[in-house]
Amino acid sequence: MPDLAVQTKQVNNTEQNSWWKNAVGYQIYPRSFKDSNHDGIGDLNGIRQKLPYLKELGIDFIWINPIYASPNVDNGYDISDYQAIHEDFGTMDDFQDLLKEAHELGLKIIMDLVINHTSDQHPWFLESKKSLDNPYRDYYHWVDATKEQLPNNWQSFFGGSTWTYDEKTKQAYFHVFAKEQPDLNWKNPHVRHEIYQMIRWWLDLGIDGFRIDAISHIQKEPWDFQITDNQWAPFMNVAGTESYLKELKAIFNEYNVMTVGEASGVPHQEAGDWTGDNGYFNMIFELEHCERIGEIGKQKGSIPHLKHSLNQWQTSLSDNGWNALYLENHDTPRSVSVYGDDSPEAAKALATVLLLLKGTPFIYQGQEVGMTNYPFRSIDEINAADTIHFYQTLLTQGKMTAEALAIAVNWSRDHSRTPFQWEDALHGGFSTTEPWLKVNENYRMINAAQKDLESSSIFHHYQALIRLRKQNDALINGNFQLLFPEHPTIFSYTRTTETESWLILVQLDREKTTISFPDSWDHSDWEEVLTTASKKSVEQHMILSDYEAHVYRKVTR
Ligand code: TEU
Ligand code: CA
Repeated sequence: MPDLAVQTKQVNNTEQNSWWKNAVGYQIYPRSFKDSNHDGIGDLNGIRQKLPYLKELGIDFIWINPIYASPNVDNGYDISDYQAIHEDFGTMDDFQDLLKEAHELGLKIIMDLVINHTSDQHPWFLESKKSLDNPYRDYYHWVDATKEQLPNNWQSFFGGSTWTYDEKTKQAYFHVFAKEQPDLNWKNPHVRHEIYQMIRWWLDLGIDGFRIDAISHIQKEPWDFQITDNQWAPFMNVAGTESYLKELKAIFNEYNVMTVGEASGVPHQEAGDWTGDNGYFNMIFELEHCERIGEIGKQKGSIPHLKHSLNQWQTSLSDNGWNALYLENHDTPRSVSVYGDDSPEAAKALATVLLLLKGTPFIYQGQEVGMTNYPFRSIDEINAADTIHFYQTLLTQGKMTAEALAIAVNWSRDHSRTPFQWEDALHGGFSTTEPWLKVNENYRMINAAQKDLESSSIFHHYQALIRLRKQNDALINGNFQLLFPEHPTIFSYTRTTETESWLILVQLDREKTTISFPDSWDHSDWEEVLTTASKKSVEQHMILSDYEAHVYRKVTR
């Protein structure tokens, strides 16, 4: 293992390339990907076993959710040692083997960087808690308080106050997530120094970049800030964040790595500052297009909202910046359930929309085989702390158990965290033992092995789309324009360069619908390159149904 004193490798800025623009990413939630040692928990050696599968899919890099030492209050997002691998996942040697084998296959690996907070079991916090004058006290946010009178009434993302009172020192500490995830005090230069050392240590190991967690929350408003409309405003993209991001950027620039910041609350109008040539990161994950907990009771995602929101991001970043594209991740339900009807046709339609947008697409594990939401029947089937807290709150508000369950699980993170469905075998082929979270029973039909039985599988469609992107510059760099912006179910757009145009036409519904291109639209000479249904020529008036998706190309010069 390299030690801290190892020289950092200096890569000249001009040598940096933008490989990530042509790349397709794949997100692995390691607990649920593949269990190699029969304890019901996915692990690093499980990922190693499945590298050939990922290579076959055609992706270029993997983002792995946190694998560090952690008490697992928030499944690894509460880190107690940044430089140790959680024993559930394996060892540092396993990690180095994974990195080496991935690289041999031409696959890059980016790690999750969780630096807004640590675990309350991190040595820094254990020290910090000891006394008012402990040298680590200011590593976190501590404010005078009483049990009854907390510093303010701000609410945390996971429910309840952002403050937890400490009887011993008569102060409270601040946390935007769970109370076991105290927020680091970024104003303290010692904190930043230690974090930066840790970042370099990982980069020196040869990893290819970071997905930076919850990075828009590191700066907080003064504790007496008055909330008006947005309850998250006191710790969401607060002025002053930039100076820390610039320091981070300076480190990333020394290495030829990619960065994607999770930037909740950063509006599309500001995203140019955050991404691109002069941005803090190569790209950011925005959260606007996902309707999260706000839309309680809604079983379906709104296609008009999805279109409207993605269109804003595509347009805002057309000349300056770069999008990170995704339809689902470990915090959201499954897109085929949210925007579709759980069918393979819907999965393929959504893949077509996602993979040909401008930006770097991220496929979340299982999306490429059409994994769906889980039919939760009891709160005992839930692991996610925020869902359980939400459920309990609903009960205290007087809701009956069935109703509280229905509301709480609607947008639960656990829909996407169920074990990967590899094949029609015990526990879906994920493990030989009872997994940590239930496998969806539909694994008999929906699993990765289907690809070897059917040429028209969802997996093969993903493969074809990835190949298409790689072979056509227009699908990487071409301009984006949304067509039929007001249509409730058609998701259609063009990608255009000086020499060619691409037309993507997708019906995100079973129903039949008719679309009409304007008279000025030249519908001649389109060649159909890829479809999920029967071929259909581009006409002024077209009828589409059943989640059909078409991709056309035309040479314009
Ligand atoms: O999620 C962060 C996250 O979702 C917030 O930034 C978001 O702004 C908030 O929930 C409001 O919608 C990341 C991880 O993806 C998640 O799994 C972790 O639980 C969380 O950070 C804490 O580390
Ligand atoms: Ca295991």
